[in-house]
Amino acid sequence: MIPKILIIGAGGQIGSELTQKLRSIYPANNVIASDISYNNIELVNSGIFEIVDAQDFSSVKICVEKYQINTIYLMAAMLSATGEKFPRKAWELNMESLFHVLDLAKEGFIKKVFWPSSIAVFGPTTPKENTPQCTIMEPATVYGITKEVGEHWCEYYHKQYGVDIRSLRYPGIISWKTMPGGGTTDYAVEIYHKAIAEKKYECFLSEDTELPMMFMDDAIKATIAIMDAKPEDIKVKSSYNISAVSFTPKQIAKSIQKYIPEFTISYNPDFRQKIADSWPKCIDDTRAREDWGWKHSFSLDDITREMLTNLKAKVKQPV
Ligand code: AKB
Repeated sequence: MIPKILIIGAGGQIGSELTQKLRSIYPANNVIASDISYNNIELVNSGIFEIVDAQDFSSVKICVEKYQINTIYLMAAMLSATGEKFPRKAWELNMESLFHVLDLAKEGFIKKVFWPSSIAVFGPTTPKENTPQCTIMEPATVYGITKEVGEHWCEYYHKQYGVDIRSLRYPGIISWKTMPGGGTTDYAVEIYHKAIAEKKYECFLSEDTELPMMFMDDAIKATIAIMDAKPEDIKVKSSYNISAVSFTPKQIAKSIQKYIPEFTISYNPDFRQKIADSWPKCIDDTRAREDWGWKHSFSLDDITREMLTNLKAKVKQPV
């Protein structure tokens, strides 16, 4: 099957870089980006773009029919921190959008779906070190609840209707091209921007808060790899644990100081501390490594080098 791809939520942090990657792999007419606004000008100008409201079934279906879409990447979601401010909206966006895509797959329009889950499916009762693939999941955030419930629905649609849906439990994603929005792990991107602009950063998490993180290139690599894997290799039908690095704010600051020795960090934890405290410190992703060959490439110092080099170049050459 030649993929005819629709990315829903293509303007977001992962969606925008995933779209560019897919556009570099497949012919231009095979990759349709969509979002609820034209805000991301680069994305809108770099290929086919449609306004699609993920919460409106007919909006999604019209686009699927217009372009004969057979593959969807559903990247629209409200993340953990914003979700705690707007719990009902988070529930509605995260769940309705998933049902629309699952139902289009059930009805035979869509042959393959990618839907991201998150380390937010885990909660305070989950083992924090090397969190196993299958373990206690009692999420403490609305975002985490939507992701855990979503995983069950993905598994259900696979078992009952044969829907080919693939999913990853993303950790915090770090990139220099796009800013994250509304997450608890966002500090790990903001810190690099502030390091360059002000040589100091006030962190909203405490110094020893260890969380699983990943460089965007690794996240995109994992996403493409799981979608390219043979169906028989996808043995986990809910969502795969994937991991790369784990670090604390203190450790990322030390890594930045290798390049910017005068950089300083201070700590002023806010409501996001409680969310971070409910999540694992590091994840066991043996199943992803064994089933479809997942392997990360970027260490913390690699991430710091890439972030600082590229952000500095971006500041010098504003677009
Ligand atoms: C968030 O912080 O909410 C996200 C996530 C870990 O899914 N980055």
